[in-house]
Amino acid sequence: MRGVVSKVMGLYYTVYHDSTYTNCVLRGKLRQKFESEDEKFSNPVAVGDEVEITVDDSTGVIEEIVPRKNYFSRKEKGKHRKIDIIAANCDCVVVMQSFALPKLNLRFADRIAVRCGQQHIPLILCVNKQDLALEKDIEYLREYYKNTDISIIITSAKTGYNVDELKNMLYNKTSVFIGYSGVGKTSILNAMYPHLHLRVSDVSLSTGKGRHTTTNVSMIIVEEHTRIIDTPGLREFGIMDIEPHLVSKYFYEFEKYASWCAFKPCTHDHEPDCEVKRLVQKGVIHEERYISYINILNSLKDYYATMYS
Ligand SMILES: Nc1nc2c(ncn2[C@@H]2O[C@H](COP(=O)(O)OP(=O)(O)OP(=O)(O)O)[C@@H](O)[C@H]2O)c(=O)[nH]1
Ligand SMILES: [Mg+2]
Ligand SMILES: [Zn+2]
Repeated sequence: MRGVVSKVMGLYYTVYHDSTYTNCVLRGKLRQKFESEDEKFSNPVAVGDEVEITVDDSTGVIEEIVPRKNYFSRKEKGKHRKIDIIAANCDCVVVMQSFALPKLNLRFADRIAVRCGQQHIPLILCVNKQDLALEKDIEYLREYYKNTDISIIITSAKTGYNVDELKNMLYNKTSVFIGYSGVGKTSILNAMYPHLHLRVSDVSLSTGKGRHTTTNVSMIIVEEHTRIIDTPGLREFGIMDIEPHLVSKYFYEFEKYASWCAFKPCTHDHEPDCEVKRLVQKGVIHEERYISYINILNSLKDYYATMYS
């Protein structure tokens, strides 16, 4: 039978198939394959994976993992760190932030955008807690992302602002929600689909941080073809498996103008006669977005230098 993995708990996998959920384990030979040293992924099966299972009484066995159309992953620093697949087969990534508690961090969103670019997954930036936003915060957000390919939606789970719009954007798709703890990922899911009654909790007033209320990645089948993957708040998001000279490809508006740079390829850093730097000066590209790019570029350069020295 064909199903989709909706949850992973240690060695156990919940698989959704034929309108029901079955607890499964992984066939030994699949597990062995993934325990080898040169395996590049840390986890053999991820939420969103399509699998072939056999069911005997009430427990199932995953016999086969269907080749993924894509996967959303992270890779932190460390020579022996493997790639963690957060979710497989996604139609869309929703990176969620909030205007306050915790405050906006667009550099984090930029890293997610690089990953989505590399995996060809469309990205939506959802900025929640509009009820706490100042007019200038909204302006800044719009300015920062002008001329990019990132869709932005501003919401409030509290007042319901743009909740239906977001719901429409996600209809008939598998979307993965990513963001810091406390931005309101689960609250917005509850606002879109009130019948879910998912658990949320207050952001700590002393630190402004969330409490990591959601503790596991899990897929919620909202309707047969509308599926949401809720994830626990991420503190960091590594893209250490992307080579430094490739990063600008995933800054859409940089790539668009790169053919006017004197050097090809150009990393828009030290090279003279660089169109991207000219556009930053003219205000076509936001200076902070450029700094965010340089920040990513330098962190990858440093990392690759220590890896191969
Ligand atoms: N003012 C305001 N508060 C909100 C809004 N959305 C969520 N909150 C509050 O923010 C807090 C955290 O919400 P959660 O939905 O648990 O956040 P989360 O992103 O799922 O957090 P983790 O599961 O820890 O990753 C709760 O106290 C919510 O009531 C909003 O639009 N406006
Ligand atoms: Mg949550
Ligand atoms: Zn350039």
